[in-house]
Amino acid sequence: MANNKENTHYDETQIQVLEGMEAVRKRPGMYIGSTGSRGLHHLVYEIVDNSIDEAMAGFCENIIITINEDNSVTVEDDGRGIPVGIQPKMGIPAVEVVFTVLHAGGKFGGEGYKVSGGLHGVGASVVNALSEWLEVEVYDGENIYMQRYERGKTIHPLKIIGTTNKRGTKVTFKPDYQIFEELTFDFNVLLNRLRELTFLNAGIRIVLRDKRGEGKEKELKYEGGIKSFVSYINKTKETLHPEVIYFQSEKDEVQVEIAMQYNDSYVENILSFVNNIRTSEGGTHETGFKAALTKVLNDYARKYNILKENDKNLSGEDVREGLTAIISVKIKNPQFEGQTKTKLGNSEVRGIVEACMNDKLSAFLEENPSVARIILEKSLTAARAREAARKARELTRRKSALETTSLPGKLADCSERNPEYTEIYIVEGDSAGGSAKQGRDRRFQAILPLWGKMLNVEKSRIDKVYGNDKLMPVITALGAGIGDDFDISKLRYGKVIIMADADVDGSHIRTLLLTFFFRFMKPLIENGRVYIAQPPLYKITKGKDERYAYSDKELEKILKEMGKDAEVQRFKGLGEMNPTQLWETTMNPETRTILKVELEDAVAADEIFTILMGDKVEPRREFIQAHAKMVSNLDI
Ligand code: TSJ
Repeated sequence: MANNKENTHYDETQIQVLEGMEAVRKRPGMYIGSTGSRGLHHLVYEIVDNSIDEAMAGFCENIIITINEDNSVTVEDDGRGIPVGIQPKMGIPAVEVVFTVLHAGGKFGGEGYKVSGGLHGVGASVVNALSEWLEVEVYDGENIYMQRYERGKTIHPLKIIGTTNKRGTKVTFKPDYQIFEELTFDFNVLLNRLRELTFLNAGIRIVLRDKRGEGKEKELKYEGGIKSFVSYINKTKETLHPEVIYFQSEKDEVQVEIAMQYNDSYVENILSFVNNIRTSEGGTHETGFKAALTKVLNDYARKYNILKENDKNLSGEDVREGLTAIISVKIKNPQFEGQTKTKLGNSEVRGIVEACMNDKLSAFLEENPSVARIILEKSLTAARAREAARKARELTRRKSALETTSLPGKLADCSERNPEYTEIYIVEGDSAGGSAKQGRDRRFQAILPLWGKMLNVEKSRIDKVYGNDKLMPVITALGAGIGDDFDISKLRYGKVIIMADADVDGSHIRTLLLTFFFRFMKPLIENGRVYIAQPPLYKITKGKDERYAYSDKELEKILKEMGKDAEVQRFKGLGEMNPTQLWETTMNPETRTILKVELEDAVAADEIFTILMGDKVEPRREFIQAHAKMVSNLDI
């Protein structure tokens, strides 16, 4: 009797549950990537993904996310509610399984969902394990069920705490301070991802509320789905045709959606998704899209004699210049490959996307000849410009082959050759360049002073870049090429550090260089090679004691520590520092701070660069007013 079989089973399962949750707490990084800001926000996405799954299955329309005053987060939906019945294998309510058993999400009872989002699919139990506490409420149209957990452990059996006529699920969790270095949620970071999810799932409504401070709220709903997504990206650009082109198809349980529109820029902006997850490394869906686009446009151009008999075919790059497109596929068993596991591998998807585009884009062009003309004209102009660029490139190659050294004359190179150890400072201004050259450690630090007129690359094709006297030295010094020819393995330095004054002009040069890297050397940013030097704003002296302050706040603090009779010197520019000071404060790897430029959100980055460097005045003014603080902090 003492060894009741049911009980033994239950105990063993309990031990497994506890071990599972403990494993998550021991190695949180393995489950959510990091315990910094990124991992913190990831917790919210893991929970929201469950509501999105419910929406994709057609049972939920509204999702409300609230950042509470204590930095806990509540996610509530109006779906069917997580099932509360006893799960036979575990002998506990299904909802408890969801929160306490690793890898349980959506899989209990029956088939689960046809397609499911979530980057790792680790789900609710991981969030629970990493939360100081978590409470779930389930509304089944009759009762309100509730359960609480602390650091992954169930505090009490599922209980009924009231009655209701609603249906849905509400989860509130507080990230554990024992796990996370960063505990403050960023409204805009959440908003950007939630906006993306709203675009990708036409018809759902997502509300983001912030109860901290003065409080704010944003409601997201886009009837147009990914069509609205394309309009959103293009809203700061001049479009070439009024309507967003949209196709959808379904074959062999693969759902395909494509939205596209050309603008007058030279930038290609294709974003692809699989089950709501961004595939930044592309994959079979993107390959299928690109192949079909090139083929259909060439076929059309031949058929209507837009391309003459002796003309070369349009290249893929030609037909994608100025194109904004979203490719969203939903499939049952996505295979993610690539360095960052963001490349779709399923080979069957290529043909399905290609067929969808072949059929529907060619039909669209036949039915909309004026739009077809506009697109082909853009592609033809691009082809001619690319031919000019090729000639310019050959010219520079030939030139450099003739010269004894192809490196720019003003570059003060380092002696170390292995890029693993080297860094290059790109410095605006000759006097700062001089100080940097004297102050550096020449073994591993190279200095490239910039001069000449800077090109606004946002408004330039690649051929203009090749002719620019300010950018050419940067390209040759880095040694990895630009555009589609960019090859990061050829990069001559491990770190590329932009060093400019902490004023408006410095900010301008930083923005221009970042735009250049973003548009023409994107892998440089994606691989985390670009940094921004942080020179101090003040030097505080008292007797022999010397300190530096990098912000007004820090200045205040230092003055408090040193007494009010300390002497404050304000640096107006890098040039005011002597070589030793510059080394100590800004360049010595042991003591300096440098900011790594990260590309968290490609849509937001595109928006920022288009707005700040583009032609439209009104959005720029609005943006700068709305983000005045960020613009001054980030210099963007
Ligand atoms: F898992 C979770 F806790 F993270 C979570 C799940 C959090 C939130 C805010 C919502 C949800 C959730 C789960 N919303 N809706 C559902 N639906 C189900 O779990 C469900 C309901 C009914 C059936 C069924 O077959 O009848 C199946 C499922 C998967």
